Amino acid sequence: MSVDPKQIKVVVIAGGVGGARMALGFLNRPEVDMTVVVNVGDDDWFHGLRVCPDLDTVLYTLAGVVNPKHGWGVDGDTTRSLSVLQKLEAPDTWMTLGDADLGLHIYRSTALRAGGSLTEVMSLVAQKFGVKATLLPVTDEECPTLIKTTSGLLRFQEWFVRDRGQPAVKAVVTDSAKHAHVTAGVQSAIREADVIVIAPSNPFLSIGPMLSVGNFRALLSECSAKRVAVSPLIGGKAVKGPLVKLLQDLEEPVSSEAIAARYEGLIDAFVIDADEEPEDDWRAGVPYQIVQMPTLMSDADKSRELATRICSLAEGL
Ligand code: FO1
Repeated sequence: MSVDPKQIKVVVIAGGVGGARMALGFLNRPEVDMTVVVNVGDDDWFHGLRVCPDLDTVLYTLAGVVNPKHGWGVDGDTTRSLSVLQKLEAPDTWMTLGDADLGLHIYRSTALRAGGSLTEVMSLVAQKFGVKATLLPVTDEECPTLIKTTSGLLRFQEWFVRDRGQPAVKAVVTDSAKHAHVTAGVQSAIREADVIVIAPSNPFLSIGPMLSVGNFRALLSECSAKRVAVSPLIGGKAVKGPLVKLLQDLEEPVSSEAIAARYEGLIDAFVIDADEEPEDDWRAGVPYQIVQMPTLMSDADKSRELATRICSLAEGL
């Protein structure tokens, strides 16, 4: 946490790829002290190792080593260890864990087994990867998001990766998150924040599970920060991931307005893409500003442009 008064404290609430791209926009700015609070509902054990997909996507993206095609994993990684695991018919080899990625999982799992917290491990890892931002899991406790589907209850990665998000979703189950605790680090980051940005991550699969953790929702609703959420939909389409199919499965409206409604009480402004045409009555009846700007972060420059616009928007709130 910086003590430089002229820096603004920005907290980005992030899920996977969308969250990482949003955080990238605020990185390496002298006027910004950034903390990224990350979802841990996708985390799981593979081959006895703790894999934290959203934390690792943010880490690799901010460290400039992420595989740009996927938005996760290490660029140029190999899968020789995975091929040995496949030869040995180990379970869960559908989860593509690269050799470099495994280095992180080995290190983190050893540290956790030695009694370290996920917060402590990720702080050291972010520093060693040269990331000039604070990376915080929303909780240090395991609270897996489970997906209730027409073919039973699945672990998140079973549904998302093994089954390619195909089984129709009946519910996103975040019950374990309710018993987890928001870490002290996250509590103080939210309380000290000048600006909080809810990234354009999936509101059901990433942001929702975070809001279910302990008193996280209350923290956001009571803090003094200027709070801005960015819609993950552009023209009714998701930029990445299974959002639209998920909304249809859950019989939720596929609209930015419906997504904004899930954040009501937690935001001062909701950002939608410049090309959207919001209904007039939406603008009238809500307790937050609806602001339009280009939201597609197709490269690092676009992420920075969006971050700059959000900072200016926050100043005026
Ligand atoms: N996503 C896939 O679609 N296929 C994979 O094999 C896969 C492996 C993987 C390994 C490590 C990691 O950190 C992420 C990985 N992801 C993979 C992405 C991951 O499932 C998603 O990024 C999040 O869980 C959802 O945001």
